[in-house]
Amino acid sequence: MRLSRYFLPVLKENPSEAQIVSHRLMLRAGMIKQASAGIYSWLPLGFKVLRKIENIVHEEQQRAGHIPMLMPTLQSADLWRESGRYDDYGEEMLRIKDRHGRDMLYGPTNEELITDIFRSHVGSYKDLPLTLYHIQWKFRDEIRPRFGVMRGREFFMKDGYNFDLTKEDALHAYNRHLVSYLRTYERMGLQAIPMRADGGPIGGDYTHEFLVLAETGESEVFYDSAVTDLTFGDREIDYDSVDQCAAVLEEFTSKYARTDETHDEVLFAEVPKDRQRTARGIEVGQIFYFGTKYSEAMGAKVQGPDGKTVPVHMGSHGIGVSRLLGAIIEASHDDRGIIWPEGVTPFHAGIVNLKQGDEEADAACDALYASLKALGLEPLYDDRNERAGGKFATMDLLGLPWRITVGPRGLKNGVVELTSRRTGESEEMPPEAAVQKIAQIYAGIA
Ligand code: P5A
Repeated sequence: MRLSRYFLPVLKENPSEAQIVSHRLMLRAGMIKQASAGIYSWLPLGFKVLRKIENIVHEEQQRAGHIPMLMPTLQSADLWRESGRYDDYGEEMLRIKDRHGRDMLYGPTNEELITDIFRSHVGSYKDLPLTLYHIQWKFRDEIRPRFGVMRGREFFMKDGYNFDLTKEDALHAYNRHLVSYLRTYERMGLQAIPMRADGGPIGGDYTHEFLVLAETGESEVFYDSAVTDLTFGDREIDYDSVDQCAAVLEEFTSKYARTDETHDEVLFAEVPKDRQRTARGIEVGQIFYFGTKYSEAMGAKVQGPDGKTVPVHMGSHGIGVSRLLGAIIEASHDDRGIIWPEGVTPFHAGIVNLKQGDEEADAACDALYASLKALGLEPLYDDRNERAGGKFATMDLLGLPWRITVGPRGLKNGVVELTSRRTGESEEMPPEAAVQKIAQIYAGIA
């Protein structure tokens, strides 16, 4: 993309309404625009990152054997009356009447809708195990929407639902989700720690939240610092293996890590003093096992191998896809702007032309642009007639991991400059070498 032809409404000033750095940077980098409280338009740059995050989530869900589908945002109140949640959900649910006076709602989550689909089409244990998921907009009329996309009213969520014959099978589905979530967050450059939590309006008493540690996080968390040494890395897991998935759960959840809702002072005191930590975290996902809560209320049953009909065991599993943009920026920025991890960056590299209009510099930039594109990479070429300082400031704000700087002086010696946004280190090299280096870096990203 050539910056002169893009739509990137960068703000020079710090927007006064933004209280935390991710919100401020998303507004300044022209990624989002508030439409009304807690509701945002995704401008091209923000939309690009949202899609990248969504794609990683899709890939990892499907790697785990989960099946994508799409359910609507508007739901009928009748299903929620069956589960009893129409009244229980409270003020966070946006209730709507259609022209015939029928009660509708903008879905805050989809347990009822998916259970209805299941009961309509599945009647035998032979069709299990089954995990269906979608990535769809949700609405929760949060009393205090704030921090931009972190606590929105309309937000993008991946929600998945497992259906199993037995509790044991459903717990395997739970463990499988935990493993797939660890992989998902690490691909985005994040460490998200599973912590014992509370079921809230979804239900069940077996649930973990995934937290990214950050001062601006809304949750208070308590943990053994040893949990921060754990990484999933590039290990290969057989998602059908009950033992392998259970071993990962054991490894990642046996040390003390809880949110304030389930915090237990007595258990916490057993953690060695020098490893006890109290901090704040951003909840980027949550997994639940709630057994037969919805299947019993809504009659979602299957015939087992013994011929008896039993309600299925279920769980649901959510990732805050739009919230993740904020979480990634909170975890990865400096005072000049965003620093995107390679896995989610909106463009792979920036090209800065120090002397727009100079024949040689323009030709070198065009050639770099074409070479990167030919390798399947997306460069952002700042081809505007601006001073070098302004171009650098924009690139730093946008946070692309790599920048190639092209100027007449370097070109005389046959070199351009390749700069890492994260370390600030620069290296001079021939343009082809810069292209090759960038291609190699991205070839190593899953
Ligand atoms: C699990 C999937 C559920 O709703 N039902 C379907 C279960 N869980 S949850 O924890 O309530 O939400 C899942 C994730 O969605 C994100 N999230 C939000 N993101 C932005 N703004 C909000 N207001 C908001 N509320 C929830 C969180 O990341 C949460 O973990």
